[in-house]
Amino acid sequence: MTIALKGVLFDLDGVITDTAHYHYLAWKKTAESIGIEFDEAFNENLKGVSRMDSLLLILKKDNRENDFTKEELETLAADKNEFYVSLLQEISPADVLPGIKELIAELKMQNLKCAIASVSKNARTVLSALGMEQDFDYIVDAAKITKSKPNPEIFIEATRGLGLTPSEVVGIEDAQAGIEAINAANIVSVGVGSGLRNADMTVKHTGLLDLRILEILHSK
Ligand code: B16
Ligand code: MG
Repeated sequence: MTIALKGVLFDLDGVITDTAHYHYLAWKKTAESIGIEFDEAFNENLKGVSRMDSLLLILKKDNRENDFTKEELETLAADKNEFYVSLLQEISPADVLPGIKELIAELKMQNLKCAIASVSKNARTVLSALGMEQDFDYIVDAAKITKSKPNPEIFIEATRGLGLTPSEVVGIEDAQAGIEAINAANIVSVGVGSGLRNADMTVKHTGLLDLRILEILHSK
């Protein structure tokens, strides 16, 4: 007997809207303030990784992870966030990625549930700037998530929040760490973008997603 698809778990940054560039600009400013070079290629490693874990990866790149006290680390992370939040003021409903509004409308019409599984503590601010806070049945509180993607914790929590089981949902992600997290939660994974490995299906961009494709993949 096939299990019906009842819900969709969305990553935020890179799936609902493209905030990765703002994260990049903010980390570049913070990294360069302490003499660490930072480029877009390295920024790829930080997608889906929490704020403090991202900072630690940046420091580790230059073997600087033991150069700062806990308080100094907190200050660096807070500085990055302050600049990132100031950049978020640029976001408007026009910045929702192609096809996402249509997909959510289709899911709603068919009574499927939608959740946000983002490790960003700014997720609600971003959704509110996009005019999408009401579009989701459940938004995981990133403050309660103790392990960054690729740990499955956030996708398990999003599924629980919808009142569903892993076999009843699919997860959509643009980051390798996110795909690994979905797979580790025993949820069908959909990758968005290029160069992603191990996703059950990958599409080049969000405009190619629709309910039919998700249902076919889920039923396999
Ligand atoms: P914040 P996602 C992640 O969001 C971003 O991909 C990652 O780059 C960022 O460091 C992380 O959120 C934490 O964000 O500093 O706003 O709490 O991809 O899980 O939606
Ligand atoms: Mg993402």
